[in-house]
Amino acid sequence: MRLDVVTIFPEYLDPLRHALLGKAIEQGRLSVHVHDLRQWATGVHQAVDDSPYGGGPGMVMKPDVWGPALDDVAAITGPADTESAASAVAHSGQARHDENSGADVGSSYGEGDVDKRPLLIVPTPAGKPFTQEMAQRWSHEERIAFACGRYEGIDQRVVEDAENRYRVEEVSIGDYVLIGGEVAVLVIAEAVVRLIPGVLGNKRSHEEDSFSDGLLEGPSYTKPREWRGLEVPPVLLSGNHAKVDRWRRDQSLLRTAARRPELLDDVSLTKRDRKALDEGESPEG
Ligand code: 6GU
Repeated sequence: MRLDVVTIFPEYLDPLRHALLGKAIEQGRLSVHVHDLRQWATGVHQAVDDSPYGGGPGMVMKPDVWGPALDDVAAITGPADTESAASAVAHSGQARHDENSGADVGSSYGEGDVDKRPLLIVPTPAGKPFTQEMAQRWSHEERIAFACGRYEGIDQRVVEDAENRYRVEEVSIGDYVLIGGEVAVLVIAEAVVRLIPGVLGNKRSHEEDSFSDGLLEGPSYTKPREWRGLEVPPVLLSGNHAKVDRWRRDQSLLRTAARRPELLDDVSLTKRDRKALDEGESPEG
């Protein structure tokens, strides 16, 4: 998978190269290319934002900077593209003109054609809520680009126009407001990349993730058996796998009922599940 991120704070994306994602890069399963939006800014002040039409506080990011940036990133082709090829395109940004960048960049998809447009994710608190189901779907993408907005967002025409070259998704990572999209990109990229086959060693470890069966995961324990006077639940030491599985299912159900009861509306419950919920004392109350 190839990730392209366009941002005015490239160093904010450095964590994408560390830990789990860094390992995926070393394994050749992932490449990460971060582009400084200012490379596409024009004029002496290299402005990337301006005051909003209609008035109001804050600044809006300029379409005549974002348009050429997203055109150039879309034009980068294939996994054969190297880091230097990517930055060669990036550096050509200033020489390009907005006027000739639209119709010629491959924008028509007839019926029955395979849609080869890369995915463009635009993080915004006004987006659709990001979910594990999206992460699962996006883990099969060959290319994902991210457009990080700051201030009061990006001129909406940029998103509209980008549909000519991308499949565009505006997504939110939760009901709170961040200063910009960069941290949301870190969140989304980590959730997606860990699901790429081979990136996480053990396949079972994401089949059993919270949310993958619609429930929260229950508690986990390791050695020692007794710690500060607290015992590991005895069933986990019993060696009875059926009993352990049933206990874990019950813990998931009880925790979900206590912390995220709305999730249970979309889960099909067996009679045995209902019994566990009726009888159970949740550890969280
Ligand atoms: Cl995706 N972006 C920004 N800027 N703020 C957010 C968000 C995204 N999700 C929640 N708040």
